[in-house]
Amino acid sequence: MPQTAFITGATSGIGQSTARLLARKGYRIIACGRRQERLDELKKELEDISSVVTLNFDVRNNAAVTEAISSLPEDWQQVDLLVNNAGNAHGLSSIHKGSLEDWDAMIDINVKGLLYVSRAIIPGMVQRNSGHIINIGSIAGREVYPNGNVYCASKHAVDAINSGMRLDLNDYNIRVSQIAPGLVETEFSLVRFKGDANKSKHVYEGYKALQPTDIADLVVFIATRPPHVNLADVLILPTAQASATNVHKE
Ligand code: NDP
Ligand code: 8X3
Repeated sequence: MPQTAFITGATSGIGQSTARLLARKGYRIIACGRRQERLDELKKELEDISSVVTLNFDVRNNAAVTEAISSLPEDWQQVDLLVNNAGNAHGLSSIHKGSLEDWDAMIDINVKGLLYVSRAIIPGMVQRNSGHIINIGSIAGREVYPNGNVYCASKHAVDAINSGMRLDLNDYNIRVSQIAPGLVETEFSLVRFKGDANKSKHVYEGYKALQPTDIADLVVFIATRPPHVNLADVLILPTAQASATNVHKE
């Protein structure tokens, strides 16, 4: 029986690449997101190589999260690998100018959404005494940079939740791993800058940013270590990046 991977934020960037790579490695995929058209396209693309189920829900809405997960067919209920990836930055403003709506979005999606999904999936892992959770944190969970305030706080929370999960699940043979990437070229900056393509493009100019496949590769590597090995916490940066704010640009 193939392993089943549950991936949030599979409609774009890191999550989409991860779904593709895990499917190629033989995992069955539960691909989640809000953009149904993209979920449909991904399912169509991957169906030749793997089995795919899509779930459309907003991670902010716990009722929608639990309803979607309990709607999974009986033989898809056992999740072996949970990739908690859905998330974004919304805005880049100083603390006295930030939008409350943006702050709510980042806390509700990046922190509470990750918790809602985890709360629905982890009990099954505990019951089976097996499973693996890979949380996508960020360098923003290790450092705070100017105007990053609430996004950085949300990723520091992911870092703490990752450690907390590992402690609490230690008796249940469940691996908990965090990947903390630096700059990855995805739709992340387009979302952060509310669709401003020029601002977004500028973030990735003058150096080679990480690509979504670089993170997906790492997810696959971490997930496929022997059962006694847990890569607990991995910081991955573009070669041109030395810290959250130091990027060597040509
Ligand atoms: P993208 O914007 O390309 O992808 C974000 C994904 O999250 C989309 O699939 C989106 O799906 C999903 N998502 C966002 N909000 C919600 C929501 N409310 N409910 C359900 N799904 C949601 O960005 P990335 O791939 O870069 O981001 C993925 C993760 O990686 C995030 O947690 C981000 O913080 C983290 N990260 C990114 C870095 C980067 O530089 N790009 C660096 C470090 C970490 P949909 O809109 O269809 O719902
Ligand atoms: C995304 C990386 O540096 O833009 O988490 O916050 S950064």
